[in-house]
Amino acid sequence: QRERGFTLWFTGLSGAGKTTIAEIVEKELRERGRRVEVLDGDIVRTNLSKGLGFSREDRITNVLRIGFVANLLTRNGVAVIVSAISPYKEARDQVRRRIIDFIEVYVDAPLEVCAERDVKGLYKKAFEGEIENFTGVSDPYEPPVAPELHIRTDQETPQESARRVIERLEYLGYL
Ligand code: GGZ
Repeated sequence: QRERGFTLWFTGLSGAGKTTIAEIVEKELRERGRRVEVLDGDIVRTNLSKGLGFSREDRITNVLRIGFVANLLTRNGVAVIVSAISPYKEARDQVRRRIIDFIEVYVDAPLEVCAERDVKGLYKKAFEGEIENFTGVSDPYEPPVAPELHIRTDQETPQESARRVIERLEYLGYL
C-alpha cells in the first residue's frame, strides 16, 4: 500500500510566513519518513516560471504551472508543499478542482504586520512606488473563503502554526 500524496497549498501575503512554516512542516514530514517536495513561488519564478511578471495573467499562469507540477507529484504519493502568494481565488480554485488531495492553508497576517516585518525590504519599496503591482499595497489579494486551515501568524509562533498544519494532516488521514 502506497502512501497517500497530498498538496499543502500555503496562500497569503508576502511576509505572512508561508516559507517559514513550510520549512518547519517539511522537516517534520521528512522525520516521519515522507517524500517531500517544496514548490516556493519565489524559487519557481527563477526556473519553471522564469520570465513571468506580476500582472493578473502572469500570476495566474504561475499558479497553474505550480498546480500542474504539484498534481504530478501528489498522484505519485509525494507530500507537496506549495508556498505562493496565489492572490486570485479563481486560480486557486482551478488548482483545487484538479488536485483531489488539496489542502488550502490561509497564512494570514494583517498587511501592517507584514509591512512591519518587511523581511526583504520590499514593502518599503512598494510604498515608495519603486515596485509596482505589489500584493496588498497596489495589487489585490483575495482571501480564501473556505480554506481547510486558517493560520494567524500574528497570533502564534511559526512552530505553533506548523503544529496545527501537522494536526490537520493527521485529522484528514494523510499522516
Ligand atoms: C508580490 C512580489 C512582487 C510583487 C516581487 N507582488 O515574499 P517574497 O517576495 O519572498 O515572495 C514574493 C514573491 C511572489 O511570488 P509568488 O510566485 O508567490 O507570487 S504569485 O503567487 O502572486 O504569482 C515577493 C516577491 O516575489 N515579489 N515582486 N509585485 N510579491
